[in-house]
Amino acid sequence: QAAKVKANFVPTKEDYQKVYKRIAEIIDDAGDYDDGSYGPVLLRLAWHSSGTYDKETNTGGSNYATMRFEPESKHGANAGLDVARNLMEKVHEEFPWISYGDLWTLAGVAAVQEMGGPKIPWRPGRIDGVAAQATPDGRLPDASQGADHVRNIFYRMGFNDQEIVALIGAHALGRCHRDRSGYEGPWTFAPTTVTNDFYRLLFDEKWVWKNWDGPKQLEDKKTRSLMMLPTDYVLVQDKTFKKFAKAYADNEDLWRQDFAKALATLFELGVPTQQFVSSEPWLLPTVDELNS
Ligand code: DDH
Repeated sequence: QAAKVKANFVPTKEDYQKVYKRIAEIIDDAGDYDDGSYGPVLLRLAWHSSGTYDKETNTGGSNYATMRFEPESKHGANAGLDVARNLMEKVHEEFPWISYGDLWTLAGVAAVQEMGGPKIPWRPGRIDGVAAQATPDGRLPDASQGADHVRNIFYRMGFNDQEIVALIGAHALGRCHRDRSGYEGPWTFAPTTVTNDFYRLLFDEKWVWKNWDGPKQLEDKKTRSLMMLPTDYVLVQDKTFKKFAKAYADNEDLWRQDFAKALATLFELGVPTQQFVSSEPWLLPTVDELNS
């Protein structure tokens, strides 16, 4: 039986740190799942729950966690994210006072930080919404498209070209699953560690179209064990994207800074400022920092 939320319970920063710690334990307790970490799929949940934002109508984003509801939970782009939502359901049973939007974005923060990434500024304040607030299909990027599509999707959220390139570097992490997106394979050789390898590999390897019956994707000619999506490859084909991708390939610290900033913005899309409990986002310690 899940603990009841006390009517007058006001969580403190320490309470959120407890949730973070619990998420961090779950990330590492992945056994044989994928590459031995739930970090990547949790980051993808946080991104897909935020990336539905539309600045013109001020709808979507992380505020209401509408991916809990059909049909948004069944949108093609969200295939496989039930894994991440189910993991977070267990955390919610333990900490029933946290909103799903806060829980999912906090999981994205914990995933990045615990996999060795930069600190992602974060603060609570999202509220649980209702099914009617769910967003229509088609707001998240389609991996088979080109630069125009990528720009349209991210400009709608309010991002610029530099931020787009910085955000997609998240593909250093995790992998594609045939039974989820149809694509297959990891982008890097260290898919559970935050690195700028995604950009370095884009420039350093020769990428060729994979010869298979699946959707169009690229593979590295040398080992044929890594992949790039068509939308990843546009980062070296489009002149403006390429300039930023090169800067991030050459300077990992620059990317870490820009990634942290853009990701913090992404996770707050659609949340009215007055809802946040703190005027400044927090930098939460990693589990290693807490234990040392
Ligand atoms: Fe992504 N992504 N993503 N992605 N993404 C996939 C996996 C992961 C696109 C398509 C796919 C971002 C941007 C884009 C992560 C994070 C982020 C998969 C494979 C596809 C397809 C899913 C599967 O089969 O399991 C496209 C298109 C874009 C785009 O912008 C054009 C961004 C911005 C992020 C982010 O986090 C900021 C992560 C992590 C994964 C690995 C998930 C896993 O289970 O592993």
